[in-house]
Amino acid sequence: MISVRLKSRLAAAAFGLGLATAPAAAFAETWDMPTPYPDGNFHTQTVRQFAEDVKAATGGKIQITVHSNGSLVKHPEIKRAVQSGQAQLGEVLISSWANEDPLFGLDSVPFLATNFDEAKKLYDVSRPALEKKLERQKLKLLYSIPWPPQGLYVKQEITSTDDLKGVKFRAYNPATTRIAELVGAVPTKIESAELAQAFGTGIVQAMITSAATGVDSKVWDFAKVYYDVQAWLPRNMVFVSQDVWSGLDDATKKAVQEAAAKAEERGWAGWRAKTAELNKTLADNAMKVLPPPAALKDGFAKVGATMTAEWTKAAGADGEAIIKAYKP
Ligand code: PCA
Repeated sequence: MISVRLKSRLAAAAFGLGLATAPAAAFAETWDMPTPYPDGNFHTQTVRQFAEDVKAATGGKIQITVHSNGSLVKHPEIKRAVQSGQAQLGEVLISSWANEDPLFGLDSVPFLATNFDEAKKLYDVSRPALEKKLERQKLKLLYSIPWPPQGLYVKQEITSTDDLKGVKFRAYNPATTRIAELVGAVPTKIESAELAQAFGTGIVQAMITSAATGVDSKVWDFAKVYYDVQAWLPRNMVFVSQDVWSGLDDATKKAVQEAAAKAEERGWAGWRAKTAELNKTLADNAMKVLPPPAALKDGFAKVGATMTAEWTKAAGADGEAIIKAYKP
Protein backbone atom coordinates (compact mmCIF):
# COMPACT_ATOMS: atom_id res chain seq x y z
CA MET A 1 0.00 0.00 0.00
CA ILE A 2 1.36 3.44 -0.92
CA SER A 3 2.08 5.43 2.24
CA VAL A 4 0.03 8.48 3.12
CA ARG A 5 3.07 10.70 3.23
CA LEU A 6 4.26 9.51 -0.14
CA LYS A 7 0.76 10.06 -1.48
CA SER A 8 0.63 13.61 -0.22
CA ARG A 9 4.15 14.27 -1.50
CA LEU A 10 3.11 13.01 -4.94
CA ALA A 11 0.01 15.17 -4.75
CA ALA A 12 2.12 18.16 -3.77
CA ALA A 13 4.52 17.48 -6.64
CA ALA A 14 1.63 17.20 -9.08
CA PHE A 15 0.26 20.47 -7.79
CA GLY A 16 3.66 22.15 -8.17
CA LEU A 17 3.78 21.07 -11.79
CA GLY A 18 0.38 22.58 -12.35
CA LEU A 19 -1.21 19.18 -12.92
CA ALA A 20 -3.89 19.58 -10.27
CA THR A 21 -6.70 22.02 -10.58
CA ALA A 22 -8.29 22.17 -7.12
CA PRO A 23 -5.81 22.82 -4.30
CA ALA A 24 -8.09 21.27 -1.66
CA ALA A 25 -8.27 18.03 -3.64
CA ALA A 26 -4.53 18.11 -4.34
CA PHE A 27 -3.78 17.91 -0.63
CA ALA A 28 -6.63 15.63 0.37
CA GLU A 29 -5.71 12.51 2.30
CA THR A 30 -7.89 9.45 2.56
CA TRP A 31 -7.51 7.56 5.82
CA ASP A 32 -8.61 3.97 6.26
CA MET A 33 -10.23 3.29 9.62
CA PRO A 34 -10.87 -0.36 10.53
CA THR A 35 -13.30 -0.84 13.44
CA PRO A 36 -14.55 -4.05 15.14
CA TYR A 37 -18.27 -3.47 15.73
CA PRO A 38 -21.35 -3.52 13.48
CA ASP A 39 -23.06 -0.54 11.85
CA GLY A 40 -26.08 -0.62 14.15
CA ASN A 41 -23.83 -0.22 17.20
CA PHE A 42 -23.54 3.24 18.74
CA HIS A 43 -19.71 3.05 18.83
CA THR A 44 -19.72 2.69 15.05
CA GLN A 45 -22.28 5.47 14.65
CA THR A 46 -20.04 7.70 16.76
CA VAL A 47 -17.04 6.81 14.58
CA ARG A 48 -19.00 7.67 11.42
CA GLN A 49 -20.08 11.03 12.85
CA PHE A 50 -16.45 11.67 13.87
CA ALA A 51 -15.36 10.98 10.27
CA GLU A 52 -17.92 13.49 8.98
CA ASP A 53 -16.86 16.08 11.54
CA VAL A 54 -13.20 15.66 10.58
CA LYS A 55 -14.03 16.09 6.91
CA ALA A 56 -16.04 19.25 7.59
CA ALA A 57 -13.52 20.72 10.05
CA THR A 58 -10.59 20.19 7.65
CA GLY A 59 -12.44 21.47 4.61
CA GLY A 60 -12.34 18.03 3.02
CA LYS A 61 -8.57 17.71 3.49
CA ILE A 62 -8.95 14.53 5.54
CA GLN A 63 -11.46 11.96 4.45
CA ILE A 64 -11.87 8.93 6.68
CA THR A 65 -13.20 5.70 5.19
CA VAL A 66 -14.75 3.62 7.99
CA HIS A 67 -14.50 -0.17 7.60
CA SER A 68 -16.83 -1.47 10.34
CA ASN A 69 -17.40 -4.92 11.85
CA GLY A 70 -13.87 -6.20 11.21
CA SER A 71 -14.48 -6.02 7.44
CA LEU A 72 -11.05 -4.62 6.47
CA VAL A 73 -9.01 -5.85 9.44
CA LYS A 74 -10.18 -8.30 12.14
CA HIS A 75 -10.31 -6.86 15.64
CA PRO A 76 -7.18 -8.63 17.01
CA GLU A 77 -5.13 -7.20 14.10
CA ILE A 78 -6.38 -3.60 14.15
CA LYS A 79 -3.80 -2.19 16.58
CA ARG A 80 -0.90 -3.76 14.70
CA ALA A 81 -2.37 -2.55 11.37
CA VAL A 82 -2.25 1.07 12.53
CA GLN A 83 1.20 0.68 14.12
CA SER A 84 2.59 -0.74 10.89
CA GLY A 85 1.03 1.90 8.62
CA GLN A 86 -1.40 -0.49 6.94
CA ALA A 87 -4.22 1.74 8.21
CA GLN A 88 -4.00 5.36 9.37
CA LEU A 89 -6.30 5.09 12.38
CA GLY A 90 -8.56 2.57 14.08
CA GLU A 91 -10.88 1.66 16.93
CA VAL A 92 -10.35 -1.21 19.40
CA LEU A 93 -11.55 -2.47 22.76
CA ILE A 94 -8.67 -1.40 25.02
CA SER A 95 -8.85 -4.42 27.35
CA SER A 96 -8.31 -6.88 24.49
CA TRP A 97 -4.63 -5.89 24.85
CA ALA A 98 -4.44 -6.38 28.64
CA ASN A 99 -1.84 -9.13 28.24
CA GLU A 100 0.48 -6.56 26.65
CA ASP A 101 0.23 -4.18 29.61
CA PRO A 102 -1.98 -4.27 32.74
CA LEU A 103 -2.86 -0.63 32.06
CA PHE A 104 -4.92 -1.77 29.07
CA GLY A 105 -6.94 -3.99 31.44
CA LEU A 106 -7.75 -1.36 34.05
CA ASP A 107 -11.30 -0.65 32.87
CA SER A 108 -12.19 -4.36 33.04
CA VAL A 109 -11.20 -5.09 36.63
CA PRO A 110 -14.57 -6.38 37.92
CA PHE A 111 -16.38 -4.03 40.34
CA LEU A 112 -13.68 -1.35 40.34
CA ALA A 113 -15.88 1.08 38.34
CA THR A 114 -19.48 -0.06 37.89
CA ASN A 115 -21.37 2.96 36.54
CA PHE A 116 -20.75 5.78 34.06
CA ASP A 117 -19.60 8.31 36.68
CA GLU A 118 -17.06 5.91 38.17
CA ALA A 119 -15.90 4.79 34.73
CA LYS A 120 -15.37 8.44 33.75
CA LYS A 121 -13.34 9.08 36.88
CA LEU A 122 -11.22 6.00 36.24
CA TYR A 123 -10.63 7.19 32.67
CA ASP A 124 -9.74 10.72 33.79
CA VAL A 125 -7.15 9.54 36.32
CA SER A 126 -5.58 7.02 33.91
CA ARG A 127 -5.72 8.90 30.60
CA PRO A 128 -2.22 10.45 30.86
CA ALA A 129 -0.69 7.01 31.52
CA LEU A 130 -2.67 5.51 28.63
CA GLU A 131 -1.56 8.30 26.28
CA LYS A 132 2.06 7.79 27.28
CA LYS A 133 1.87 4.04 26.82
CA LEU A 134 0.35 4.45 23.35
CA GLU A 135 2.91 7.09 22.40
CA ARG A 136 5.65 4.55 23.08
CA GLN A 137 3.81 2.26 20.65
CA LYS A 138 3.72 4.97 17.95
CA LEU A 139 0.02 5.61 18.45
CA LYS A 140 -1.79 8.82 19.37
CA LEU A 141 -4.96 8.50 21.46
CA LEU A 142 -7.85 10.50 20.00
CA TYR A 143 -10.79 9.48 22.18
CA SER A 144 -12.16 6.73 24.41
CA ILE A 145 -15.79 5.77 25.09
CA PRO A 146 -17.26 3.09 27.39
CA TRP A 147 -19.70 0.29 26.71
CA PRO A 148 -22.77 0.01 28.93
CA PRO A 149 -22.31 -2.00 32.18
CA GLN A 150 -21.56 -5.68 31.77
CA GLY A 151 -24.06 -8.39 32.73
CA LEU A 152 -24.41 -12.15 32.48
CA TYR A 153 -26.28 -13.97 29.70
CA VAL A 154 -27.36 -17.55 30.41
CA LYS A 155 -29.81 -19.99 28.86
CA GLN A 156 -31.91 -20.33 32.02
CA GLU A 157 -32.05 -18.89 35.52
CA ILE A 158 -29.21 -19.83 37.87
CA THR A 159 -28.67 -19.18 41.57
CA SER A 160 -24.90 -18.93 42.03
CA THR A 161 -21.57 -18.96 40.18
CA ASP A 162 -21.46 -22.72 40.95
CA ASP A 163 -24.05 -23.12 38.19
CA LEU A 164 -21.43 -21.86 35.71
CA LYS A 165 -19.09 -24.81 36.35
CA GLY A 166 -18.28 -26.56 33.08
CA VAL A 167 -20.38 -24.10 31.05
CA LYS A 168 -18.87 -23.07 27.69
CA PHE A 169 -18.25 -19.40 28.26
CA ARG A 170 -17.63 -16.74 25.64
CA ALA A 171 -14.70 -14.46 26.48
CA TYR A 172 -13.77 -11.22 24.68
CA ASN A 173 -10.62 -10.18 26.59
CA PRO A 174 -8.22 -11.61 29.22
CA ALA A 175 -10.50 -10.47 32.09
CA THR A 176 -13.53 -12.41 30.82
CA THR A 177 -11.28 -15.43 30.28
CA ARG A 178 -10.03 -15.10 33.87
CA ILE A 179 -13.57 -14.81 35.26
CA ALA A 180 -14.53 -18.01 33.47
CA GLU A 181 -11.49 -19.78 34.93
CA LEU A 182 -12.22 -18.57 38.45
CA VAL A 183 -15.82 -19.83 38.38
CA GLY A 184 -14.87 -23.12 36.73
CA ALA A 185 -16.42 -22.34 33.34
CA VAL A 186 -14.69 -23.13 30.03
CA PRO A 187 -13.65 -19.95 28.21
CA THR A 188 -13.45 -19.52 24.43
CA LYS A 189 -12.43 -16.21 22.87
CA ILE A 190 -15.02 -15.06 20.35
CA GLU A 191 -15.25 -11.63 18.70
CA SER A 192 -18.63 -9.95 18.80
CA ALA A 193 -18.91 -10.22 15.00
CA GLU A 194 -18.94 -14.04 15.37
CA LEU A 195 -21.13 -14.21 18.45
CA ALA A 196 -24.46 -15.29 16.97
CA GLN A 197 -22.74 -18.07 15.05
CA ALA A 198 -20.86 -19.26 18.16
CA PHE A 199 -24.09 -19.49 20.18
CA GLY A 200 -25.98 -20.98 17.26
CA THR A 201 -23.50 -23.80 16.81
CA GLY A 202 -23.18 -24.47 20.55
CA ILE A 203 -19.52 -23.39 20.84
CA VAL A 204 -20.62 -21.15 23.72
CA GLN A 205 -23.56 -21.21 26.14
CA ALA A 206 -23.09 -18.14 28.32
CA MET A 207 -21.22 -14.82 28.37
CA ILE A 208 -20.68 -11.53 30.14
CA THR A 209 -21.14 -8.45 27.98
CA SER A 210 -23.38 -5.39 27.64
CA ALA A 211 -27.03 -5.17 26.68
CA ALA A 212 -25.73 -3.40 23.55
CA THR A 213 -23.84 -6.44 22.30
CA GLY A 214 -26.78 -8.63 23.31
CA VAL A 215 -29.02 -6.56 21.05
CA ASP A 216 -26.42 -6.40 18.23
CA SER A 217 -26.26 -10.19 18.10
CA LYS A 218 -29.97 -10.85 18.80
CA VAL A 219 -28.93 -12.89 21.78
CA TRP A 220 -32.57 -13.77 22.61
CA ASP A 221 -32.37 -16.47 19.95
CA PHE A 222 -29.87 -18.29 22.22
CA ALA A 223 -30.14 -17.09 25.82
CA LYS A 224 -33.28 -16.43 27.83
CA VAL A 225 -31.91 -14.65 30.91
CA TYR A 226 -29.85 -11.48 31.39
CA TYR A 227 -28.56 -10.73 34.88
CA ASP A 228 -27.88 -7.00 35.11
CA VAL A 229 -24.71 -7.45 37.19
CA GLN A 230 -23.15 -4.05 36.32
CA ALA A 231 -19.71 -5.53 36.82
CA TRP A 232 -17.59 -2.97 34.87
CA LEU A 233 -17.68 -0.70 31.81
CA PRO A 234 -14.94 -1.60 29.31
CA ARG A 235 -13.90 1.16 26.92
CA ASN A 236 -13.05 1.40 23.25
CA MET A 237 -10.34 3.76 22.08
CA VAL A 238 -9.72 5.46 18.77
CA PHE A 239 -6.10 6.15 17.86
CA VAL A 240 -4.15 7.44 14.90
CA SER A 241 -0.67 6.43 13.78
CA GLN A 242 1.96 8.73 15.29
CA ASP A 243 3.69 8.91 11.86
CA VAL A 244 0.52 10.11 10.19
CA TRP A 245 -0.14 12.51 13.05
CA SER A 246 3.28 14.15 12.94
CA GLY A 247 2.84 14.78 9.21
CA LEU A 248 -0.14 17.08 9.87
CA ASP A 249 0.03 20.85 10.19
CA ASP A 250 -1.10 22.45 13.47
CA ALA A 251 -4.47 23.64 12.18
CA THR A 252 -5.35 20.14 10.96
CA LYS A 253 -4.23 18.58 14.25
CA LYS A 254 -6.44 21.02 16.13
CA ALA A 255 -9.43 20.27 13.89
CA VAL A 256 -9.04 16.50 14.37
CA GLN A 257 -8.61 16.88 18.12
CA GLU A 258 -11.71 19.04 18.40
CA ALA A 259 -13.73 16.47 16.44
CA ALA A 260 -12.35 13.76 18.74
CA ALA A 261 -13.37 15.69 21.87
CA LYS A 262 -16.87 16.09 20.43
CA ALA A 263 -17.06 12.36 19.62
CA GLU A 264 -15.98 11.47 23.14
CA GLU A 265 -18.64 13.68 24.70
CA ARG A 266 -21.31 12.37 22.36
CA GLY A 267 -20.27 8.77 23.08
CA TRP A 268 -20.39 9.01 26.86
CA ALA A 269 -23.70 10.90 26.87
CA GLY A 270 -25.23 8.64 24.24
CA TRP A 271 -24.47 5.35 25.99
CA ARG A 272 -25.71 6.77 29.29
CA ALA A 273 -29.02 7.63 27.63
CA LYS A 274 -29.28 4.33 25.76
CA THR A 275 -28.56 1.82 28.51
CA ALA A 276 -32.11 1.57 29.94
CA GLU A 277 -33.54 1.39 26.42
CA LEU A 278 -31.20 -1.50 25.52
CA ASN A 279 -32.19 -3.46 28.64
CA LYS A 280 -35.80 -2.88 27.58
CA THR A 281 -35.09 -4.23 24.09
CA LEU A 282 -33.85 -7.46 25.69
CA ALA A 283 -37.05 -7.66 27.77
CA ASP A 284 -39.22 -6.82 24.71
CA ASN A 285 -37.69 -9.86 23.03
CA ALA A 286 -38.94 -12.14 25.79
CA MET A 287 -35.73 -12.25 27.80
CA LYS A 288 -35.89 -12.17 31.58
CA VAL A 289 -33.87 -9.12 32.64
CA LEU A 290 -33.12 -9.64 36.33
CA PRO A 291 -30.92 -8.40 39.13
CA PRO A 292 -28.36 -11.07 40.08
CA PRO A 293 -29.53 -13.33 42.93
CA ALA A 294 -27.55 -12.91 46.20
CA ALA A 295 -25.31 -15.99 45.85
CA LEU A 296 -24.45 -15.09 42.26
CA LYS A 297 -23.60 -11.55 43.31
CA ASP A 298 -21.44 -12.85 46.19
CA GLY A 299 -19.65 -15.27 43.88
CA PHE A 300 -18.83 -12.50 41.41
CA ALA A 301 -17.75 -10.19 44.26
CA LYS A 302 -15.18 -12.83 45.29
CA VAL A 303 -13.97 -13.10 41.70
CA GLY A 304 -13.71 -9.30 41.64
CA ALA A 305 -11.61 -9.22 44.82
CA THR A 306 -9.22 -11.86 43.45
CA MET A 307 -8.86 -10.03 40.14
CA THR A 308 -8.35 -6.64 41.78
CA ALA A 309 -5.48 -8.12 43.81
CA GLU A 310 -4.04 -9.75 40.67
CA TRP A 311 -4.27 -6.50 38.71
CA THR A 312 -2.67 -4.42 41.44
CA LYS A 313 0.21 -6.85 41.70
CA ALA A 314 0.75 -6.94 37.92
CA ALA A 315 0.49 -3.16 37.49
CA GLY A 316 3.06 -2.35 40.23
CA ALA A 317 3.78 1.22 41.34
CA ASP A 318 2.15 2.83 38.28
CA GLY A 319 -1.05 0.91 38.93
CA GLU A 320 -1.02 1.79 42.60
CA ALA A 321 -0.72 5.48 41.78
CA ILE A 322 -3.74 5.27 39.47
CA ILE A 323 -5.85 3.44 42.06
CA LYS A 324 -4.84 6.00 44.72
CA ALA A 325 -5.92 8.85 42.44
CA TYR A 326 -9.18 7.02 41.68
CA LYS A 327 -9.99 6.18 45.32
CA PRO A 328 -8.17 8.80 47.39
N1 PCA B 1 -19.35 -5.57 23.96
C1 PCA B 1 -18.12 -6.02 23.37
C2 PCA B 1 -17.08 -5.69 24.39
C3 PCA B 1 -17.79 -5.19 25.58
C4 PCA B 1 -19.20 -5.11 25.20
O1 PCA B 1 -20.10 -4.67 25.89
C5 PCA B 1 -18.13 -7.50 23.13
O2 PCA B 1 -18.97 -8.20 23.71
O3 PCA B 1 -17.29 -7.98 22.39
